[in-house]
Amino acid sequence: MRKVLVVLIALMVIFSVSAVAAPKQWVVGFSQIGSESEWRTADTVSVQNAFLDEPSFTLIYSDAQQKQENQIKALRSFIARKVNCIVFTALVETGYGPVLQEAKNAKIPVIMIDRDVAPADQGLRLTIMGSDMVKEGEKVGLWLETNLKKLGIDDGKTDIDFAIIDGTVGSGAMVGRKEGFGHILANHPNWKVMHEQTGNFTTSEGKQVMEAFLKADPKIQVLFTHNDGMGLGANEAIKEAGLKPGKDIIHVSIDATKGGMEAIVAGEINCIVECNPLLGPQAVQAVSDLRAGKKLPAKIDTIEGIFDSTNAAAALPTRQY
Ligand code: GZL
Repeated sequence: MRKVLVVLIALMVIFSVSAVAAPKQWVVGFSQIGSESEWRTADTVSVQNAFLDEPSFTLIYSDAQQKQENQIKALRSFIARKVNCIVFTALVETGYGPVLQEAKNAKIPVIMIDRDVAPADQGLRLTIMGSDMVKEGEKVGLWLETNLKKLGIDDGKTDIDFAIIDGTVGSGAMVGRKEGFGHILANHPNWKVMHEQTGNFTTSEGKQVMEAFLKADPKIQVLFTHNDGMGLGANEAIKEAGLKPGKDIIHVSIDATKGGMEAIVAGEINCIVECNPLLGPQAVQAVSDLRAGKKLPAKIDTIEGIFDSTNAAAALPTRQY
């Protein structure tokens, strides 16, 4: 009798431990916007690997190839498949309200990573995880505020000729960065933005846009590119025009990809504000917390720095993207 009792208790303990330890199997739909930049590829790999490392999750991945209609189709297919949760980066801020409402009606929680949807639709998603794009734009302006003076380019009075190559029009990244930079630009009436056009975050378009800028105005003094991919393309155009990027034209960018950091070390980009794509571990943590019934914060910020000639070389060897 005693033996039976001991076995029964042992079985109950094993069962209760295993029941607590084994989380429920969840299917997660991940709608990514495409592969337009080194940054995007690193972001995709980070999310895919993070979910691969957690056997209690099955990730369904969809690449929208930069088309919003593909994203909306993918979100609808996740809803039809009754996934447990959707992780999603918005190509542009607007246009997702109806499909997010459908997800809400189907009781499927949506976690935004990287780029958010428009404020009017943010009540339809649980949280946004990623960079503060407005702060990134402000950091660019603040670095220029200090360093254009140090470099003897800004006396506070003489006009300075600026060119800006924007990210994808209407994307949260472009809207935020433009707004943030504008906060600092407003304090400098002699900073004249003579040229501004989108390069859609791609190297090829960044080069094309800069070629056109330089044809119209070989006197550009400062260039702000919304990501390193476009910045490296723009630098090719600057060099082909016989000018030295980072010297003849002060160049500030955002992301801090390997290519961008190497350009700082080569003296061809002067400063890069980091935008961290390695969101995978945080995304898995957020979905795990959701599955465990925890409430998610309204915003999950990523940790980011700023690089220039004082620290890029030391950081480069350990960069993961
Ligand atoms: C920013 C991200 C942007 C990167 C680009 O969070 O959405 O998109 O800055 C990428 O490199 O293409």
